Amino acid sequence: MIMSQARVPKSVLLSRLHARHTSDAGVSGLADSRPGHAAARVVKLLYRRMAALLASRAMTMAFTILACTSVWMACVLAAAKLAQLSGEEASRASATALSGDVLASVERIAGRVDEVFNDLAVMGAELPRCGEADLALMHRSQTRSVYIGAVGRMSEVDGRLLCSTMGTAARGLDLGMADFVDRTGTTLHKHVRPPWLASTDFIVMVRDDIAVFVLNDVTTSILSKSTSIDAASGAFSRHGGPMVFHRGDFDPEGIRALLRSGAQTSFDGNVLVAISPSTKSDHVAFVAFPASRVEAAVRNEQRMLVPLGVVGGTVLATCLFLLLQRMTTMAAALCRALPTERIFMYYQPIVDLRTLRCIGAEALMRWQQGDEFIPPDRFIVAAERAGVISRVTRRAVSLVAWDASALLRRYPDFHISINLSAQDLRVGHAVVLLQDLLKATGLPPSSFWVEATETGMLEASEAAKVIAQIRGMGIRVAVDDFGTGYSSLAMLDNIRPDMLKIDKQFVATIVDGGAGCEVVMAIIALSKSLGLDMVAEGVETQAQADFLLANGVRYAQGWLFGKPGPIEALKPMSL
Ligand code: G
Ligand code: G
Ligand code: MN
Repeated sequence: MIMSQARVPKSVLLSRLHARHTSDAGVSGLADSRPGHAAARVVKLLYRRMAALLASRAMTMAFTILACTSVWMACVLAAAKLAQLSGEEASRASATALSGDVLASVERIAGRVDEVFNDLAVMGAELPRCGEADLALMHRSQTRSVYIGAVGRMSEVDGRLLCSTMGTAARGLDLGMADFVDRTGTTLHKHVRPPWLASTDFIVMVRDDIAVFVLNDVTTSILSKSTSIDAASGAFSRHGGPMVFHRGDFDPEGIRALLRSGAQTSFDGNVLVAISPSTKSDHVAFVAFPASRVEAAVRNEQRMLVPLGVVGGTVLATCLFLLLQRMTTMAAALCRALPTERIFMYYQPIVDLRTLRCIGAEALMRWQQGDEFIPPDRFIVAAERAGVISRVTRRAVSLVAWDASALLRRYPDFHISINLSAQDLRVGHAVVLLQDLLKATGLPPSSFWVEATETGMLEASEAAKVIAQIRGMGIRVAVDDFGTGYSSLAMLDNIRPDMLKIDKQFVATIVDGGAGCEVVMAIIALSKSLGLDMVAEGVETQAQADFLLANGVRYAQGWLFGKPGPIEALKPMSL
């Protein structure tokens, strides 16, 4: 056993680490002494301060709350906006439909009036005017519609009523000035109120000498039936003139302006207007809703959509909260722990199987929170996801410099293996970090090895360049966990590493020197043909060690030789 498996008592460990970290000049400290622009240093410092701030629990919590609340609010507001739009749209549709109904009623009445004109013009042409037969014809024609209150003939001499279905009392009735003359020459008299019919209000249409009295009240009651109490409605001629029929309050100019604009509906925030121009006649019908009616429709939609928005927003905000928790909690806690003694390095011996001497050690980061050790598999992945892995690597290199400088100076043939992550290779800051390490410690490049996983090398074309630079410095590079990823030959050809680390899961298949270890054999064969050194990981038994040595694997690491432990437990170059 090369390394003692006993852990150093925690109090000793912590005081040792504390002494080291309170004066943390490490590699990062020395990196700052490199010649460089002061401005760049300030930016770097600010960046680090910001990152630390963002990593603080309060900031993370504040950001999480802000993000989740924003998402929730956005959903609710979107639902409210949607309700507004769809309530308005529903009101427009209902006003348009109602104005269509009004138009249909108006055209029906206009059609009947036309029939009366035709009856009298055609059938009455041969009859003596205002004779018995003529009057009988008028009476018959009047029954064409309940909206028609009377039919009569006008005197061509004084423009007064000559005779009508209203009897002799109506003779000589003055219709007053015409309100409008349409394109067919039909004149329109609004509000004719014969004095002997107290409350009856007629709209009278006169064509040639025929007068048709339309009951205004009956027609407006039709408008009331098709629309509702708070809506205004009516009809007018496209070519000007007054409203023929109408009820309620409205702005005739606004309605005509809408007709001119070519749009079917308008809503100015106060009144919603829909018009239906006839395709058969001059008539245009309209319906105007007050804002209160639109608001009621919006409220109706809101009752349905806002709760949906609240539910959707709550679900989304909860998902976001959980996601942010997952993303930030571990990484944020790690960032807080990084500059403290809670983060430290353990070292696992690497032996030369031929001499059984401890020729190096792999530096493995440890994170201790209270009595709990958080496994690096978890926090390294979390740091990679949160984009803070470069800080972890910087810290790891800094700790190695502190821990191992003296040891490495004493044993020039000894080395420390440093793990790099995929992102370190992608960003390329690892090169600067390692240059700093050599400068700061004054150690030769042979004192350090670098381990990087195959996936990291595959992911970026940048990786090949970074690895070439590291090897160019004279630092040896090992492919970690080889065989667990793609085991890509193209990658090996591209990267040209110095050695492969055979993953412990394959080493575990070496039982009693051989059975079931085809992958190990394949990796060994591949390494030999490429001229690569090999480090077997997870060697637990003598049989595995014997097998590996017999098959030309030079280096090994595993519980058989020593578990990861503090630097003091290493016994370099000893048997
Ligand atoms: O021996 P241990 O359980 O600590 O290793 C778990 C994994 O964590 C290993 O695959 C190792 O590569 C990784 N790991 C340990 N320390 C570091 C480190 O400092 N940097 C990186 N990138 N990975 C590390
Ligand atoms: O970075 P890498 O994947 O090489 O890290 C090696 C991992 O294997 C570490 O988590 C280390 O604790 C673990 N380990 C080291 N030696 C042994 C061993 O002999 N057996 C087992 N099961 N695990 C080991
Ligand atoms: Mn490793």
